[in-house]
This record gives sequence, C-alpha cells and structure tokens, in this order.
Amino acid sequence: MPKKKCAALLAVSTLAIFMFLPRVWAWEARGFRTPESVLADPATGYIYVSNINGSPTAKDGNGFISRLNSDGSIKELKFIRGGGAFTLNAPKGLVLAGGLLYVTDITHVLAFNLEDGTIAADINLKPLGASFLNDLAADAEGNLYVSDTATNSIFLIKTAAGNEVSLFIRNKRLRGPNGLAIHPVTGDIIVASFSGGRLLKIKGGGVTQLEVGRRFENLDGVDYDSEGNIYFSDFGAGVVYKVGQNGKAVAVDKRLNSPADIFVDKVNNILLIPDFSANRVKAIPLK
Ligand SMILES: [Ca+2]
Repeated sequence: MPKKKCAALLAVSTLAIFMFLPRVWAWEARGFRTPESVLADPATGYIYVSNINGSPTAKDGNGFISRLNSDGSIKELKFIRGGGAFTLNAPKGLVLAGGLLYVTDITHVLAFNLEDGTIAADINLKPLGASFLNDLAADAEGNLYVSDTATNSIFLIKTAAGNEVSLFIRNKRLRGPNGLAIHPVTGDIIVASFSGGRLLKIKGGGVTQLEVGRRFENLDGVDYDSEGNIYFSDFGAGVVYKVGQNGKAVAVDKRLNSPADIFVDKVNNILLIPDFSANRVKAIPLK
C-alpha cells in the first residue's frame, strides 16, 4: 500500500476509534482520608469529596472536603477544613442546593460557598435529638432531608425559610437510614437502610420496601441516573448495584472495599464511588 494511502487509512480508523469511545474515561483518584461522599457540580464540573479522617463519630476537628477537577486530578486536597469560624470533625453526606454545598457532620449541617469554600451556615440539629447525621437530599424547593442513622430519623431543613429545622420522620422500620435520594418522577424519598440491607420508600408518612429482588448486607449510598435507574452501594459486601427497568439488581462494580455515598454525574454520565476504607474515589462511565 502506498505510504500516503496507508497514513490516510490510519487517520480515519483512529478517528473512528475516538468517536466510539465514551466521553469520559474511567479513573481512580487516591490520597483521601476515609472518603464518605462525593458529588460533581454540573455548573463547573468540579468534584467534591468529604473526608471523615478517622472515626465517623470522633469529634477530632480534622475532617476536610477535597475539590477535584473533572478528570479526577486533585485541585485542592483540603479545599475546606475546620478551624476559626467552624469545626469539621467527620464530614459525610454532600448535596448542592441554592448554589451552596451542604455537608453533614455528626450533629450539625454546614453550608459552604462553592467559589472559595467559606462558610455560609452552621445548622445545629442536636437540640432535635440528632446524634449520627449521615446523608442529605435536596428537593426543587430547597428542602433538605437529612438522615440520622443512629436514631432512625430523617430531619427536614427548610433553606427557603431561614434554615428552619424539624423532625420529618422517626420510624424503627428505617433500620439505620443511611443514603437518601429523591425519586425523579414521584418525588418520594428513597432510603438506603444500613442495618436492614434494603431500599425503602417514604410515602405519606409511612415506610415501605422497594422491591429489588432480595436483602443486601449494609446499604449506604443511593442515586438515580437520568433514565430513572437506581444505583446503590452495599458497604458491607463491597459492591455497587444498578436496578434497571426490570426491577432486578445487577452488580456494576464488585471490586470495592466499602463503597459509601455514590453519585451519578448526569452531565458526563459517570458513576462516582467513594471507596471508604480504600481511601480512593473511582469513576465509571455508564452505558
Ligand atoms: Ca475526623
């Protein structure tokens, strides 16, 4: 084959390969300290990771939040850290609402400005009986739902009403409520039960089971993709599952130590997984 023709063919085939590759490659970021939760900001592409750094219950003042670029490279390992105006002990669940980054920290929920990481609010839920706050979910009205794994409770913070706090539900059937998500169609609150190993649904003040085939070990994170499929993590088993339209749970990644509060990045169509005891965050392109 003539050299020129060969080069042209090579160029065309290379282009074809790139056209059929997913837009975002799988990546793995390391160097975290007990990463619990992750989210990507659709406006900027930045990824935020909460680092407990030590025991999930220790009031040790050493927790921090990392900021990553969208390719998984670490921009600032300790973008937000305590000291001075506020304390971060064991930051866990993350959610964006009203342009702020909210994070749970044992008995408090703190809000931060995304640009510079400065504090915007420090909400104390201890007077309502909070003892082990875990995940957060936000609805379109700026209501934040906050799980308390230790007291089988979910608290409500109305950000549009000056961060007014109340008890949303306390029910033994929640069995260690951990991850929270809001159903994209029905608006029901979906709960990952850590002790019960089930996905649950809160509707009309009652708790029902979401049928996904079987009981799991210790469920932690839960989220939806843009097609309404559920993803959830089994912290105890080291597996992340997807539940498709047929209602069956299928493993997406089995090679994890302890996947915690996962996140579906709907802009880039990737699944972000904080692997708690492995001190890493994995990104997996979704099909
Ligand atoms: Ca800590």
